[in-house]
Amino acid sequence: MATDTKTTCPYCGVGCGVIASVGDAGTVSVRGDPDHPANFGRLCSKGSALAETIDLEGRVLTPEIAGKPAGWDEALDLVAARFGETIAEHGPDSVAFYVSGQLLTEDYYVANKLMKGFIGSANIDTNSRLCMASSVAGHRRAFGSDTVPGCYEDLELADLIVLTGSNLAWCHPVLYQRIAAAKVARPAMKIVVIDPRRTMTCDIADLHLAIAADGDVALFNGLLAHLAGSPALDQSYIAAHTQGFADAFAAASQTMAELIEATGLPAMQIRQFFQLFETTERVVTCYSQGVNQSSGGSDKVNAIINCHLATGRIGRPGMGPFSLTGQPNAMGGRETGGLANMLAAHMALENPEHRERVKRFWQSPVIADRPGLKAVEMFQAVADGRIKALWIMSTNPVVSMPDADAVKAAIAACPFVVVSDIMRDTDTTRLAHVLLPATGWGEKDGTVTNSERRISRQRAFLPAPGEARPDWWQLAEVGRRLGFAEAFSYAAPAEIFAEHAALSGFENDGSRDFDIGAHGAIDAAGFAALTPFQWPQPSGVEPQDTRFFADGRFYHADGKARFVAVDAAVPLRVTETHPLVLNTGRVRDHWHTLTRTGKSARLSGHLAEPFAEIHPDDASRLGIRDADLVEIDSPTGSVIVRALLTPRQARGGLFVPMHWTDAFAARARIDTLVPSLTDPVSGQPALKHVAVSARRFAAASYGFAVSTVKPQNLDTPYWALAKANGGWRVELAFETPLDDLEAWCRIHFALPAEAESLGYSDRMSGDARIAFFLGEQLLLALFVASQPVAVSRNWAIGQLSEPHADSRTRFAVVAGRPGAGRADPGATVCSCFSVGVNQIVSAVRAGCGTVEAIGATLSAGTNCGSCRAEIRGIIDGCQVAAAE
Ligand SMILES: Nc1nc2c(c(=O)[nH]1)N[C@H]1C(S)=C(S)[C@@H](COP(=O)(O)OP(=O)(O)OC[C@H]3O[C@@H](n4cnc5c(=O)[nH]c(N)nc54)[C@H](O)[C@@H]3O)O[C@H]1N2
Ligand SMILES: Nc1nc2c(c(=O)[nH]1)N[C@H]1C(S)=C(S)[C@@H](COP(=O)(O)OP(=O)(O)OC[C@H]3O[C@@H](n4cnc5c(=O)[nH]c(N)nc54)[C@H](O)[C@@H]3O)O[C@H]1N2
Ligand code: SF4
Ligand SMILES: [Mo]
Repeated sequence: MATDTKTTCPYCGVGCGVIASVGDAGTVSVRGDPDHPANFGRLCSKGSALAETIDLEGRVLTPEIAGKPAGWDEALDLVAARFGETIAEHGPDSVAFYVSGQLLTEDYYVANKLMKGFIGSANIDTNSRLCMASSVAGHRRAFGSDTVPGCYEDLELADLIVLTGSNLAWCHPVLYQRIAAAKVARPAMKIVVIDPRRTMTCDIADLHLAIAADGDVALFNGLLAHLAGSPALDQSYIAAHTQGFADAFAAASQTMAELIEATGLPAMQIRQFFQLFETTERVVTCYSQGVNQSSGGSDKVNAIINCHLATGRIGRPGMGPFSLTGQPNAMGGRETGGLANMLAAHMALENPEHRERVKRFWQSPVIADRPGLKAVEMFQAVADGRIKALWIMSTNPVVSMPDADAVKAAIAACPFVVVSDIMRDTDTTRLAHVLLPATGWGEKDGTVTNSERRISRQRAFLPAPGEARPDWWQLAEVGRRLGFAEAFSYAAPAEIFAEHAALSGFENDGSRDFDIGAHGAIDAAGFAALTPFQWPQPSGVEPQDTRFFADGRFYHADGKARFVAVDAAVPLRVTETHPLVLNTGRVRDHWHTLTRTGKSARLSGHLAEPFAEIHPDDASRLGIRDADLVEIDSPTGSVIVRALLTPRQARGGLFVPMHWTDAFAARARIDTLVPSLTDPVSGQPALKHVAVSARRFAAASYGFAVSTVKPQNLDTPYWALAKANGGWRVELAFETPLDDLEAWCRIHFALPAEAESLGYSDRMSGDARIAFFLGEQLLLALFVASQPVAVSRNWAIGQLSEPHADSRTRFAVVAGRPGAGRADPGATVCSCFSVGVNQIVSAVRAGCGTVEAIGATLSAGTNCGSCRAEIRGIIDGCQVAAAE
């Protein structure tokens, strides 16, 4: 009998409900929770593959001091002693916590309480600074509070959805599916996507505006000016509920020529968008990192909100600005005040009354009275020695922070660094003095809040492995050791949640948006049974509306919302030496720095190496062909990645994913190229608009390998590792020709001496192949060529699981060709059912003309649906080819 546990997906901010089933043999499977209001049973490819990422391979299972196993007491004593000494000698601002939107609310609450109320500094910041800070700042400027007004249902009720700076199909796939389904049910619904790239999200778009980098403020200013002259302007709403319209309108004025210049869009498209927005009352504008991660991110947010305020389209069904949160608990982090400029429970650090109230509630000796250092400033302070002890928890800043090499050097030079992680070897854990093993998803208990303010339980369904302990426990133990035993005496997350809920309701009386006081007295049984609910839920009040601001009442002192006058000037960043705009972001099947999704062969099969999307015209100008390697430089760093030529990418720009790390590739940490330029209001770095140059990387030869074991100490200028069924796949490039292929393999692949090799080389072409067998098992096959290796990746990976008893099958491996009768599936498109592009093409040729028909034949696209847009693209491609 399997035991089912209802929990929440640990990836994106959609916050899908998951049912985890543990079978008798301990095997885990996951499925969508049909009762969870975020997903109603759906899951995307990452959520569906959760069971593949929870094995213990690579986990850190005991505390480590200087790389050696240590006991918890020893490690915690050391952390407390070093933090205590540093604070005593250099003051509370000489220490810092750098935490994460992937912590549970309970972890976050304890971290923030310890730093702001007991250590007495506000030097706690989070990777949410890289993610949601501009939305927070924009909300606070407009509403007087950090409130997401709407809910997911609005996406189904809207007649127009504007998606700006959001690749929803890949980054919030279940919301994308909900919208796609709504559009099928109601084809009149319109969707506009605003993104410099033609992403997979454009698959459902009626209009795609390929906006120039950072053209958003100009576009929404243009929209505001347009609305001001149209019947859509809601003058009575503006008069009754807002301030500042005149100034915002004045700042919005620009000529059509300026608008075209700033946005790079044709006038026709701009007018079409303005017209749609003007004439559609039910409009939701969703935005994510193309908006937030900008030097003008807060202004972008307010430019959007201005348009909703001007039309009074906020807080009503199917209307409103909608900030899509990235991480599973970005919202919970904001609720607990885990940003350097916030206080707990949506109270304001700059407000003395709020500070006094929190201090009284916590009965704390102190309370931080000025903002702490924001992420970028924090690592600068680490670099220049102002921060002398740093605790990094549930984030990998050596990969994800801008100017990543400088961040790496700063951490390496910091006198005392604690890292809490679930994995032993990440680019950041490598720099820890003390490494603390955290319990991960499935092992820990607590709550998370999704993009629509819905609080759900994450529940443990596995025992804590080894010595791993929850993050809140680690923090509380250090708090106790710093002398605050009573304040950190929690026995379980339920107690922390109850305290957090009580604080949210404490002296609130409707003055603060975040109020879940109804749960202030929750006990262990109540916490165990807690079902997903949306805030607010004040004590003694029946659960009310799921939307804010329908009554026109905002949280500024006068109860009115603010228009913010925003500046549309687009920074010119490219230079003569760095003439291309680098844009960065995500791919469908990977999560951030690969520590979890990189464990799944299925997920790793979609895009298996770091790449740069480049427009074919730019590529040809630069002499770059498809599958070449490309070296990209900025003043702060350089990477080498695969070139992926695609007209989806606008001319003059490149897109490189953020995922690859030093653990997975030779030189692909894209944040080494990103300068630490931030939005002056929010402190959020501009991660999407970087000036770079690019050139073809001339390799002497290229390689591709499949191997049962992970290679070690690769020293070629380019290599990229990915999990594959039965082992690993490795892309390689060599600077000088390899003289002795066999010796090179034996050095890097830990081959047993008795492994038999079979090789082949062609002096004329420079092609060489070598394979190693032990009995029937293929251990390693390496294909080297003077051009990017053309061997079918999936066929080669398949060989790791095939028997090779006779010389015919062994020679077939070395020949690098699928044997007769066995078709090559091609690159994975559908990761749920491992269906490759060639299979889809064959099915199209055999008559499947729709995504549904492909689904019926191959199952592809019928589970999570994340690949449906790609399948449609393949069908279209085949039909175009057939017509030519
Ligand atoms: N598969 C997957 N899903 C994820 C994550 C993941 O790692 N993998 N991470 C989660 C997290 S933490 C986050 S924050 C979200 C991020 O979710 P998204 O913000 O949707 O994802 P990104 O790919 O970072 O960027 C979105 C889009 O912004 C566009 N863009 C760049 N510059 C501009 C601009 O100037 N204007 C406009 N309008 N658009 C621009 C980019 O081309 C890109 O397509 O995803 C969450 N979901
Ligand atoms: N260039 C560029 N850079 C970016 C972005 C971009 O779009 N472009 N996006 C930015 C954004 S929006 C974000 S959110 C960040 C994300 O960047 P990071 O937060 O650095 O990335 P993750 O890989 O999610 O790191 C989470 C770490 O926590 C560990 N972990 C997992 N579960 C637990 C747990 O329960 N406890 C503990 N203690 N550890 C755990 C994981 O193994 C991993 O090492 O990247 C930012 N950086
Ligand atoms: S959309 Fe996918 S990644 Fe996001 S919460 Fe749902 S299943 Fe998880
Ligand atoms: Mo994020």
